[in-house]
Amino acid sequence: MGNVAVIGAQWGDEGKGKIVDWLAERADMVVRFQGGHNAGHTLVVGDKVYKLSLLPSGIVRGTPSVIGNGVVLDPWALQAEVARLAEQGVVATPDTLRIADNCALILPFHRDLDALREDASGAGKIGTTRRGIGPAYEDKVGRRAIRLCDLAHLDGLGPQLDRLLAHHDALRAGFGQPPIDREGLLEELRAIAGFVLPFAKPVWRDLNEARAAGKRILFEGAQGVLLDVDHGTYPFVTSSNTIAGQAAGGSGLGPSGVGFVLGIAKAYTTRVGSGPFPTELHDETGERLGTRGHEFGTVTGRKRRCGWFDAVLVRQSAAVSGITGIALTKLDVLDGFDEVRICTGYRLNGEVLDYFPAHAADQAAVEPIWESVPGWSQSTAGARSWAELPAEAIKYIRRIEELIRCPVALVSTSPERADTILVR
Ligand code: 2SA
Ligand code: MG
Repeated sequence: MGNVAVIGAQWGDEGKGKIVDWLAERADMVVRFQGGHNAGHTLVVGDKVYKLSLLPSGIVRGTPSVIGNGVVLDPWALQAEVARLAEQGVVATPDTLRIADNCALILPFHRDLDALREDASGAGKIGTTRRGIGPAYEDKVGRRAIRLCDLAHLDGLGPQLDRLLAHHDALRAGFGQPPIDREGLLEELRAIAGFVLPFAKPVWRDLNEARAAGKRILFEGAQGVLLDVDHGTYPFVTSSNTIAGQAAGGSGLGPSGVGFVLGIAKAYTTRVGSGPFPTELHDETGERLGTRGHEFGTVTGRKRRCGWFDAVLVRQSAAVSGITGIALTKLDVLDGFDEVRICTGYRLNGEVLDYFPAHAADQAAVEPIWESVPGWSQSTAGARSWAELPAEAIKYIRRIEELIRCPVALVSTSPERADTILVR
């Protein structure tokens, strides 16, 4: 195995945590390259369940882990997650965890602003995780951010802080909020600097050295392609690029270092938060998928919306993200349905579309064109080989491959790491 990037091919929650853990065993380094502690990656190891939001999944098995420059880092959330994992016996030290010194920080007022905006948006709200992700990326792109390396130079932060606070105080005033307590913020930054600075490194060097030494690097994507700020269901997206190309930009390794792009797709579709979802089911079948699939947000506990597999969306994700192979997860959730449906195209204003249009109103208006395939009554839960799958389940997988124009390389049949079928 060379380098691999693991990318969500839908709206996140495809089961990336398990696949990353499965691959981490064969990797020398695990790298997060976008997003922040809005991610929710669940790893089941024996009888222990680990829930990670910010830390790369490699940390659980002691694989050297890297948080790249493309991530927005909440240092207090980092401290809390490191402490939580320590209680489970997993220790993150500056030897096992390195954080890009040039990554932008999420500060307490980013979280406040995220929540204020959501609360003020009524029906138009995005349904964010309220972690301050969007506001922190705005400051990064607006060239106002405080970065990790700035924590080593707090005495010289004056003018930079003035600019940042002037911007935020004006925004806060619009919500009737008092200005930011400048001294209080500096105090908090001083207090957290001692914890987080030992992890700060020019990680691009480590990555390039690792690559030169023939080490295997695993890139751990968060969220999914349909939440990508460019290619997703804008404006109902997250504020980072979630596509595989970002693995290069968000880590400091060139694009040729990204390697095999493994897209993770659920055998059906879910979404948490607002925004268009053409195959969403508002009936018993949707409820059944949610209950059987335990579809609740890892970070926020929100109930996920559920629907049938949308081949148009995954085909588009595979194309824009350059996905080389798909890992199909949660196949067992479809066990016992008489009929399973796949969306193969859309109808919009009397026309047939084979892609997802860009405009938000069109995205909300498209109607799925369904194909029905026979279900299977046997259980696929825990299957570890192709031979253990019922013929109808194999047909379903083969049909999906055809429709998304991308091979299925792995099938996952339970949260357990060993319950994985290697197809090729
Ligand atoms: P944000 O907070 O600005 O990134 O939210 C913007 C949109 O991105 C969605 N989003 C997610 N969707 C699925 N899973 C995510 N991680 C957690 C999980 C979410 C949770 O794994 O379950 O616990 O609720 C994630 N993170 C962001 C979000 O729902 C908005 O639609
Ligand atoms: Mg998740």
